[in-house]
Order: sequence, then structure tokens, then C-alpha cells
Amino acid sequence: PQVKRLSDYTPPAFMIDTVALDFDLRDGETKVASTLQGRRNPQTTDITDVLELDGQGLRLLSISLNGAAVPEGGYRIEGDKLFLSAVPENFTLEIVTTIEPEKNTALEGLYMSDGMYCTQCEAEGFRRITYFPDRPDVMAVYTTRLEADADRFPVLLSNGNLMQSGMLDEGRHFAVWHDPFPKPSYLFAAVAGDLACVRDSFRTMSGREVELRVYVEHGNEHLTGHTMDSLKRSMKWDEERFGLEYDLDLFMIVAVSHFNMGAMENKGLNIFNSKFVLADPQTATDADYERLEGIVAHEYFHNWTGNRVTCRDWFQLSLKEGLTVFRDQEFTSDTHSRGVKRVADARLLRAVQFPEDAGPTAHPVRPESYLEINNFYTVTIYEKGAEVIRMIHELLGADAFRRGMDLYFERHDGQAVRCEDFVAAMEDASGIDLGQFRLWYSQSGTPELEVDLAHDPDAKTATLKVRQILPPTPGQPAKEPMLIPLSMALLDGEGQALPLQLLGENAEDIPKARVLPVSQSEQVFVFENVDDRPVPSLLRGFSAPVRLRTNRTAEQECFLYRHDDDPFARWDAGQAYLTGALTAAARKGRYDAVLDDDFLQAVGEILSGPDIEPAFAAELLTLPGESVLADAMTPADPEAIHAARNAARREIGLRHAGLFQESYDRLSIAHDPEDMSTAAMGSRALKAVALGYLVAGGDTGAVALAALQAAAATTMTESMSALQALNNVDCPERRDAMKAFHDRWQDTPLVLDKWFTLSATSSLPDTLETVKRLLEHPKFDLATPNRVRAVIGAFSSGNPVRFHAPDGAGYNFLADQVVRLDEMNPQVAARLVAPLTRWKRYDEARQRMMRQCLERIRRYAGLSPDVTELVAKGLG
Ligand code: DPP
Ligand code: ZN
Repeated sequence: PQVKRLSDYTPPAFMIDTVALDFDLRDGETKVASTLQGRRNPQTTDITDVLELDGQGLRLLSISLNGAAVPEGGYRIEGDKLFLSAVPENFTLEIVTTIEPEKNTALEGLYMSDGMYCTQCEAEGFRRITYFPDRPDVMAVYTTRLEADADRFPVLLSNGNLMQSGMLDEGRHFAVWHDPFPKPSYLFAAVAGDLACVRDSFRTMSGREVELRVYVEHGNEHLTGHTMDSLKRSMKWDEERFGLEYDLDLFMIVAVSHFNMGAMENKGLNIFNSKFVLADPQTATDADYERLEGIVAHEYFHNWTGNRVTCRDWFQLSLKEGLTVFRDQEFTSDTHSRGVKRVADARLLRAVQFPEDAGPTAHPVRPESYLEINNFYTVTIYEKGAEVIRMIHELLGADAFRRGMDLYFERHDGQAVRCEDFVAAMEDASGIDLGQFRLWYSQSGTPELEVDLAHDPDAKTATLKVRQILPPTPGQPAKEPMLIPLSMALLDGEGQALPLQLLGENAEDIPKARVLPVSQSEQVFVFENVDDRPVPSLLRGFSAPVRLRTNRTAEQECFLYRHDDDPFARWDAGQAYLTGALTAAARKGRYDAVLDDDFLQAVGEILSGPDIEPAFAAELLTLPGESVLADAMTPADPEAIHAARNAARREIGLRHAGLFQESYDRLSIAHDPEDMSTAAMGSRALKAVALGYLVAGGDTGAVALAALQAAAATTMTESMSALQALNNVDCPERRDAMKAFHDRWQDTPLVLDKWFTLSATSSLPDTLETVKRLLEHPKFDLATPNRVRAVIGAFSSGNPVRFHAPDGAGYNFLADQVVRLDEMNPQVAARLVAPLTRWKRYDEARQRMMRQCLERIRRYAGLSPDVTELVAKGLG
């Protein structure tokens, strides 16, 4: 496989205006006839007469140009490319190929999932369906005819509107769909199956009636309510917040059980992992509800940011993904709690993106090269990309940002563009220079901000000294200083924000919070009229995706944890304190009195404080995860971290057993268990935290309480919070509750996945043995990505203390599974490799074993480009 480089981009020599596809779906072999109308690309001076098409795993039956069969010698096939020569200025190209969807276990292109046909074409799946210039800057109007057995595949769907349908001989039938909007091939979709349809409608802001359909397996109709509701709210929100209206008369979502990703935004025909469609309070947790809503919104929002304006090439992936994640985050913030959402997003970024940015697969938000684009659907492209958009939003302000969005659509609707075009629209609409800011797109790695406060009581000044450190990353040894918006305030002894008068500034309208534009390696900001030493509240609202280091004392961090009025900064002060205390304990190997009394008291105040939002309290009381702590310790010692975190949980649980019990009792009756309002979900989140700490405190009554909750639960949220509380305790109650859960849900795949994940993430010492047995479970199936992720992914990414077992058994297990899965589904196999590539963070013995595992994978004959790329980067 060849490395692709952004700098090698050339526009296509030929454009395709229309595509007519005809699928003859038959057992064993599907025939695909494609008719392309094309012409020379007027935007290029390329005078070649050779048309380049992509194709992978296709059997070519015939090819004809302007009505005449192309003779052998008129084209040549080299690897996954077909080169057709003597192509005139305008042409009609007809290509007939056959494919075998039944044998497609990679789940890219056309494949079968539980007896239905479906497609996944992003990023390069369309080339597995037919020969085509499979690149996003070739946008065409598609007409799709599907023909199949009428009994087994009564539902035939593709993008756009249904034009025609009817019966044929031999019990077959057909449907013709037409999508009037030009689109790149990665947005093509088709479905054929026996599905139930749930219908609704949405009236757009201009008064058009849009038909909404959700297709699911028969018997699952009652599980689609939250999906339909989320869709309608997303449509309304996009109209209100961005003035963006849906553009077709029909919007469809199809749920499939075998899916590599979460969901896919195909024009007018979204295809979803069933995990993110099906939900009711009995089978889905509150967290599942929130995730489902966010994903439905995300895919819907792509209709404008991704589909109407798409990417020129895959190096621009964050153009649509970063922007669309920003949009779905805003939707969730407007719908639920902004502060809680900000904390959740920061938590994810720290737990997953910062380590990626610090490891051997680090890449910029706009990468410059790749071997396999599937490996670039990363937290950096998505979540860091969204942070970059958020910083633009903060730098410009909401109004100018909205004008920038309007200008972006005005300029680029119907085009395939670059990240640069988005930034330029924002600049032009606001008049704000984003020159230096652009480095966020090209420089990889997480910037570190070192912020020290000094107070001079005589001069009455407070001085913030800010240093930015840009650590080297693969291919980028040295970097230029970036523009980092640092949102801050100075708090007095009562926690009140002080006026922030910068040196030499007029004393009028002095704000109490500011965004400091940090743009140099070292900078100093001096504030006047500060009588007493203040405590700096920093990076408020997580104003930039950076690592913050300060000279604040543990005492000051606890003070902010009590008093900061900015939700993120308050939570972050607590996390900073905890990270310091827990890693110190882990380094010393001493697990008594891990936490200061000061902090424990603050926890008590949060629990008994009257006016704190329960969902936010739950965040404040949740310790940094083991992976975040490992990231702050060099070399990371997974066992010491596990011990320190457990010790801290025990201390908190013991100290406040009474308050946790009170909270638990109060929250148990605060809402109906099936009330899915934001407030009810928040109460349950805090109740789960309380139960967790009661069990962590070691009281035997607490285990009985959790067991009782598991047995009596009438909803999945109640069930799961009880099982999670028991999951790391070696007791008969855990075994009984797990068995009862398994027996009750063994025929409900999405719930059984939860059982698999609980089993794989228990920190009990024998978990690896359990996981190996799970692979022999009758319901385990390597061909089902959700199940693979629920067992193998959960163990290797969600159970650090067992994955990093000192004998290397966890590493060997993962290497074996990666190799086994790669033959079947490279994309999912590659996703599993990441934990092995982070060997630099660990001690020498672990480093050696992890590298040996990577070497062992690399030596495997026939390894996919997907896994090859990650293993090669991992070995450095
Ligand atoms: N379906 C994936 C997403 O929406 C890739 N586009 O992010
Ligand atoms: Zn997306």
C-alpha cells in the first residue's frame, strides 16, 4: 500500500455528472450495472485522456464507452485502479460488475447484516460496489434501481425520493430512487430487507412537510420513540440556531446490527448501528439515551455540514467532522446542561485524545499523509477538531460565527472544499485575522500551558506568567507558538471574581472574566488594583484543548473546587487536585490517607449543598479515570494507580457513608424511574455515584443494597448502576446478579453486550481468564463489531489494570485477537491496536512485551493496510 499525501492532491481530470446504478440482488452474486455521464473537468488544465477509476474485489463483466464495447487494451487494471484510455471530452460509460455481498465480512461496500443488504461507503467503500472515481471531489446526481426477491426483501431503499416501483416475474420486484442533490460516492446508500417502518413527519420553517421514517427489524417498532423524537428536535434546532432547513421530502434512518461505526449520514438515508436507534427505559440506560440523541443529531446535522458542503479530499475530514461534532455538542448543551456537557467533553478529550496526541499515532486535525484513511476517524479529527471550531466560535463571538457559517454556505453550497475555506469564510465574515490560529490545523500534539501567578502587595498587582510548551510529535520536532485563548478570572478569599484591569488600561467597564490571547512562547499579563493575593480561575469553560500546569497549591485547588463559579474550572480544579494526590500515592506506594481532609470536607459540602445540580455533582464526585491518571505518571504504573484510586474511593466512601446513604434514599424517590427528563437523569447519575461510594466504603450492607437494587430494577439504568457498583467486588451477590442479568437478557443482543462489557471490565484478578472464556460463549461472534468491542475492546481499553498485567498475558491476548479479526474485518481490528502502541508510557519490562506483540502482529502474512499502518507507527 502507498502513502497518500495532501501535497500530492490534483483535481480530477474528468467529472461525473450523473450516475445510474442498477442492482440485481441475487443469492451468491449481485450484478451491478453502472452508467456514468461524464466530461472533462473545466477546472483543470490536465489534458490527459485517461480516466482513472477505483475498484476493489470486483469482477468486471463488461465496459463500454459511448455505446461501443471497450476492447482489451482500451483499459488496464492495476491493483485497485482501472485506467481507461481515449476518453473524449463528453462521454457515457457503462460498466457491469458482479460482487458477493454475502462474503463481505469487512462491512465496507455492499454487505449483508442479519439477512438484509446494506451499504457503508465512507470513506472508500463505494469502490467495492462498482468502478468509479471514488473520491469526494467528484459529485454526481444518482439514480438507483434495486431489484430483489419480493418476499425476502420487501423493502428497497436508496437516497432521495422513490420514483417508481413494481412487481416483476418470478416473485421479484424493483424500486427506482432518485437523489436530485449532487453528492460524492461516499454518501451513496442502498438497503434491501424485510423491515418494519415507523413513520412521522416534520413541518419545516418554510412550511414544507417532510416525511420521517425509521426502519427496524420487525418487533422493534416500540423502541424507536427516542430516535424519532431526537430527529425532530434536531431538525428544529438546526433551523433555529443556524437557519438550516432540511432539503428533501423524505428522511430515513435504517437500523442494522452489523456496523463498523456508530452511524452514517448518507443523503436522505442514514444507516445506523442499531445500538444508536433502539431504546426504551427497560433496555437502554440514561447514558445510552444521551448518546443516541447526540448521534441522531450529529448525522442529521451532516446534511449541511458534510453533504451539501463536503470535503475536497480525506485530509479535510475534520472540515465536516469537527464542525458537526461542535454542532451536536451545542445541540446537547442547549437541550440539557451546558456545564455538564462541557465537563463530559473535556473528560473524553483528556482520557482519549490527549493520549493519542502524545503517542506515535499523533496527527494534526488536518493530517498531511496516511496509508489507510479508515485509521483517521479519530478523536483528534472529531473531538479536537470540534475544539478548534469552538475556539473560533469564542474568538469571533456567536453573532460573527453565525455570519461566518452563512457565508460558508453561500460560497460553497454544492462544493467539495478544504478546512481552509471554512476558516477563510469565518475570517471574511468577522474581519478577525485567524492567521496564527491556523496552526491548530497543521500542528499536532497537545500544547501545555504553564501559568504562574505572582502577587505584589506593595504595587497591588497580580501577574500571570504564561508559557506555552509545544511537545515534539512524529514528523514535527519543533513548532511555532500558537494562539491559545486562555479564559480566566481572579477570585478573592470569598470566591468573588475581582475586576481584571490590565496594566495601562482605562478604569471603565472592567470585566471580571477575560479571555487572554496567548500568542507567544512566554507572555506576562499584569492586573492592577489587586490588594490581596487572589486565586486564579483558569481555562474557564475549557477555553482551549491544552494541558494546564499551574503553581496553585493543593489548598487553592480545593478552594476552587468549592467556590469557582465556572463549572468546568471548578470541576477541573478538583481533577487537578485528585490527579496530584493519587499519582503521588501511586509513586510512593502508600495508600493510606491519600486525600486531604480539606478535600474530603469539600466532598461533604457538595453532597449536602442545597443548590447544586445533581448531574454536575455527579461529575464533581467522579475521580479521574485510571487512563487519565496513568497519563500523569511516568512511567505509568497501572497497578499502583488502580490501588491509589481504590484507596481514594474507599476514603471518600467511608468518610461520607451517612451522606451517601441519605442522598441515595432521597434520590431514589425523587423521580419516576421511567422519567427521561434531564433532571431525572441527573438525579439517577448522582444516585449511581452514591451507591458506588457506599460499596467502595466497604460496608457489607452496601453490597446487599446494590444486590437488592439489581434484583428489583425495573429499568436498565437501575440495573446497570447496581451491577457497576458490584463489578469489582468478589462476592456471591455479584455472581448471582450477573447470572440473573445474563439469563434475563441473553436473547437481546444490545443488552447482552452490556453483560459482556461488565464481565470484561471487572478489575477482579481472574478477568482475563473470564474474557478468554467469553470468546467461547455461544453468543460471542467475531463477525459482529458491537460484540467484539463489548468484549475485546472493553477489556483492552477499559480495564487497564488487567490489560497491563505484569506477565504480559493481556498484551498477548490482544495481539492474538487483532490478527484473528484482521482477516475478517480490518477496520475494526485496527481500532483495537491503539493500547499496544502506547508502550512508551510504561516501564521497561512492559515496553519490551508490548513491542514484541506489535512485532508479532507485523510479521503476520496478509496483514491489512489498516493494521499495518498502526503497527508500523506503533513501533516507531
Ligand atoms: N458516520 C461517521 C460520522 O458521522 C462518519 N461520517 O461521523
Ligand atoms: Zn460525523
